[in-house]
Amino acid sequence: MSSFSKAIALIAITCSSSVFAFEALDFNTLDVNDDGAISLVEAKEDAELFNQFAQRDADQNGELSKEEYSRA
Ligand SMILES: [Ca+2]
Ligand SMILES: [Ca+2]
Repeated sequence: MSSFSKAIALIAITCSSSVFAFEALDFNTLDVNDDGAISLVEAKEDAELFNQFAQRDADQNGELSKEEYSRA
C-alpha cells in the first residue's frame, strides 16, 4: 500500500470513528437528570440537536420528549 493510500485509509477511519462518537449521544445519555425529556440545557451537549431544538420541540414546552427526539 502506498503512503498516499494509507493516508486516505487513515482519514476514512478517523471520519467514521468521529461519526460513531456523535451517534453515541443517544436520548438516555443526553437526558442527564433522567426525567424522560431533554431540556435546552441538556441539549447543549449535542451541538446539532441544540441548533434544531426549537424545530424539534413540536409542542413547544421547552423540552424534547423521546418521541420528539426520535423524529428526523
Ligand atoms: Ca432531562
Ligand atoms: Ca416538547
